[in-house]
Amino acid sequence: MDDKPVDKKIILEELEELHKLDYDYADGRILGSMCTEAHPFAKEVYCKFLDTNLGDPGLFRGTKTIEKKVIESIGKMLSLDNAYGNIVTGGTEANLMAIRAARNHARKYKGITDGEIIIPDSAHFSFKKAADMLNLKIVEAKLDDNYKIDVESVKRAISSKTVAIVAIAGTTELGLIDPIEEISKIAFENNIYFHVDAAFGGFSIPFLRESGYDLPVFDFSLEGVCSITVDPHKMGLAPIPAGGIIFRREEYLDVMAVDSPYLTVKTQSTIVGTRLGASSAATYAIMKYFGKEGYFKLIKRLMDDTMFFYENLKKLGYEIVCEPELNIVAFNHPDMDANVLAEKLENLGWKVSVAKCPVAIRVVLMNHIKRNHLEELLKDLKDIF
Ligand code: 0PR
Repeated sequence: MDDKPVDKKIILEELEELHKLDYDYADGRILGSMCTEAHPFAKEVYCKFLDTNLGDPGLFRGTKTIEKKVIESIGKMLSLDNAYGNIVTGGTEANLMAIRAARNHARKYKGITDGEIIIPDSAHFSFKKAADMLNLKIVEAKLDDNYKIDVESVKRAISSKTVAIVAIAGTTELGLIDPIEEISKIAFENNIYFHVDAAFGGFSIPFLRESGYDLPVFDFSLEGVCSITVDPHKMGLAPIPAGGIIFRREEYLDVMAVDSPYLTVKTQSTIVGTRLGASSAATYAIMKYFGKEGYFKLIKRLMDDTMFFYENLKKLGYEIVCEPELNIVAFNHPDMDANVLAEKLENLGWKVSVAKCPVAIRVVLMNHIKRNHLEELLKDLKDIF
């Protein structure tokens, strides 16, 4: 730290210089991100609530009411009338809370002390962090030929130690939706906690289904689903950090509660203590401002662009990993390693991401990628071919 105060102008100049090193979403060159520029209205609201702290909700009763309202609203979007949960920092924290709830529930009601969680090979790495922190063993379920969780493999993986099964609605690498209805049945019949990670798909699948897209049911209308992760800071256009964890029943929060004696509320179930109210307020604002109609318009444009990109890639001769279900396209050059192709694209100024399972270039069509960017990208891909 400097000994003496530094002039604001000098500080801002230094920060702006460094900020210039960051990629800007608006350039349309960031192809592998599930985040995007937040909506200006959400940012405006966010700034108004910067000093609120939901870690001590008795002091911020208005903002706590906003969090309750936003959880209720996300719950309804996911077919649940009485939702419990929190706006947290992102999908990682949401998944960690879900797995912690499942572990504590199984410990309390089934006496399981050395639990296991069943996750698909396609699961986000946040589950590895959760298992590590919660001292749980991961049992990986295989994927079928379509890169979705193999239902038989889940059945085989169940043991007396299983505390949770996880399936994905919008996988990180391919944007695919697991057969959640079938897994829900299995979990329900075996009395096992079932968590759906819809961090990416949660803000798009409901609107696509409602307007007739042929996508599978993934939400609380399935009786086995105990919790869902859904992230406002991905497809919800809320500012970072905003993840969502929704529980079917309050008991899942209760089994995580620890005493917080000197605060305005006497127990706390969240992982984080001092936590942002701004994320809840911004998410509430953008959900109201957009409505179902606004979110549908957004995802419809992205799906149309996804199909435009997919069709044109095929025409150029690129191999597509799978027919897109959501706004992600993964592809390969027929005779070029994906990492070599990625490097060529990087040299042309594209920020690409290479999927692992299977190895492929992966383009996530977020709001900052417009049709003209796709046309430029297709032109570069044509030249490379
Ligand atoms: N669940 C799923 C299905 C996800 O795809 C992700 C993140 C998470 C959970 C974890 O969410 P948080 O990162 O909010 O904790 N998926 C992206 C990924 O790891 C996140 C991302 C976003 C990556 C922007 C890069 C990027 O530029 O690939």
